[in-house]
Amino acid sequence: MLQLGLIGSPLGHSLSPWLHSNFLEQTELKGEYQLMEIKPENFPEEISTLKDREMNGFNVTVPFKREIIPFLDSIDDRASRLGAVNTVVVQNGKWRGYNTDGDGYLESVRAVYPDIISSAERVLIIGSGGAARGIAFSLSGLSLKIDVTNRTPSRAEELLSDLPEAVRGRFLTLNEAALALDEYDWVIQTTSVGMAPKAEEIPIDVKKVKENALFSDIVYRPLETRFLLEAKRKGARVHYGHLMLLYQAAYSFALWTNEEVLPASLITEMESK
Ligand code: SKM
Repeated sequence: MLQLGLIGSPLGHSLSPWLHSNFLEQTELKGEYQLMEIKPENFPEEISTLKDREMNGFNVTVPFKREIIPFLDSIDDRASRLGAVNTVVVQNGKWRGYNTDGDGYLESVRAVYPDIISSAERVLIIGSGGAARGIAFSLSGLSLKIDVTNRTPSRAEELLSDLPEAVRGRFLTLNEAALALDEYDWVIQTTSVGMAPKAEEIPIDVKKVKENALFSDIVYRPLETRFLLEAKRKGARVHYGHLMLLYQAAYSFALWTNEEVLPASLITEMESK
């Protein structure tokens, strides 16, 4: 019986238990995926307790993706460069950390808009936090240029300088980015702006959109953020945040079980969750 789960705080909204129970069903593996909410002030003690439990693996979400790192026995290269872990694999009692968020995002775009992966030349990432970094690193194998806009320039500059030179673009203020928005083939919103209960907020004015551009938001509550709604009104194609969650979960599941699942089969049902 596989023991899987998620640590973070708060966790009430998480769709991970639903996703992983579907993956368990698809692969006919026996197991359970539990929500393990931890108060930030109790983190070190709760992690020691978790070490004593016989887990096979678990996901890590906010606010612990960085905090978990000192408690690992080893860490995958990409996760280490990123400084964030969302998946821990437990083998012989040893914890190894990975990050499946960026690859999950990329794979979810490939599943719905495969042409964007091969044709996009200019990408704008809004935000410079952990999700932005994960996505940017996963995109850095493609042949495109990544620009970054963020309220705080220093974090965006740091992200840009961590990217391979071949894909490294430039920093833009939010105003500059809004004015240049129609120069981008692919715009990726990675901040929490627009998330319920502040769904009326938008990180950047969407006045201009390039023909055939893809606008993507990693916020999934609401599914259609104001950012995506306005982009759609201006003619953009849109990619919704729940798809990243779905595909990162499939990658985590593969790390724990060596089994490939079919995430696409859950897209429609997930939209009504
Ligand atoms: O990275 C993921 C994590 O694996 C699960 C999750 C959730 O269930 O809300 C969100 C993301 O942080």
